[in-house]
Amino acid sequence: MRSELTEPSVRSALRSKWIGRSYQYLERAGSTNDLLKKQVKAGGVNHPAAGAVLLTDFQEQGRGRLDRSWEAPAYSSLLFSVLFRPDWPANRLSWLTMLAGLAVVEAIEKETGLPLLLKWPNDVVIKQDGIWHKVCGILLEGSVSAAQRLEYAVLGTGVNVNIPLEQLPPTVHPASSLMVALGQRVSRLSLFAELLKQLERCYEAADRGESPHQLWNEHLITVGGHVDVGRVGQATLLSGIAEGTDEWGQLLVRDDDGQLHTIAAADVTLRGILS
Ligand code: BT5
Repeated sequence: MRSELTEPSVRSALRSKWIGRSYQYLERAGSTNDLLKKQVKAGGVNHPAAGAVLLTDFQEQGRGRLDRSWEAPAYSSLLFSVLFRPDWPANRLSWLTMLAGLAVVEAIEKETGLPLLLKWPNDVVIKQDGIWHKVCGILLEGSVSAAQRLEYAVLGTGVNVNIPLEQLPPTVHPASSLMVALGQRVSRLSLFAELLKQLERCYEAADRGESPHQLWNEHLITVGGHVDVGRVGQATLLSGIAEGTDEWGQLLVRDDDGQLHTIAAADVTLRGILS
């Protein structure tokens, strides 16, 4: 199948200044995050350059967090990774997850008019028939120096663009696609160009020291809700009300005894808050 996301098409559609200017398209790949990380480890100083993007039309080993997988039919989605080389302290890594979620929401709204929100820590969701459905997942992987500075970060994004209802992957929480939500196909090329533009805008603001935390917190459906915290398939670790997030993106949950717990995204999965 001829893809609209090959190098010449993307090059002429790009509206960003530096993100995506170095662009690789692969018809299929294992995982774009793994491949880009491999290129960074094999490359010299600043090679590949910050803003390098690798996109594929089919992932054989698409990954989520905590060894989970990301599934998408060929040519249906946006499956890509972006390389950042932030000169930031390591504890700002979470800013990248926050700004990526905000950039995806903004880009999709601009391109389709669909109203989306975020589910802590990294899901982009839309309400359909009263239930929150996941349409995009974000996987951020960073490398930190001994001096606790960020060396690089690879931001992987999977957006369900034109997946028909019957081809949505079987998932723990409900999944949907932009096409299902909108009732018509969406241009992957146009959305991709807008997404990279929004990502660049949000990153540059963070690079100037503007924290994305407050806006991100306002977009979280999780805040104010009752949550069960635990790993999927394992016993619940604690239940309570999600009161908010701290500036590093950790979730603050008050349990039934009134005790406040700080939950790091790496530790847990939330259940029971999708509707
Ligand atoms: C995520 O993990 O949501 C991060 C997904 C990141 C995927 C991108 S694609 C490009 C780049 N290269 C990669 O290898 N990965 C990144 P997590 O929060 O752990 O969610 C994973 C869970 O989402 C799975 O266990 C499934 O239940 C569900 N899932 C899998 N595929 C899905 C899909 N297409 N739509 C909605 N949910 C899905």
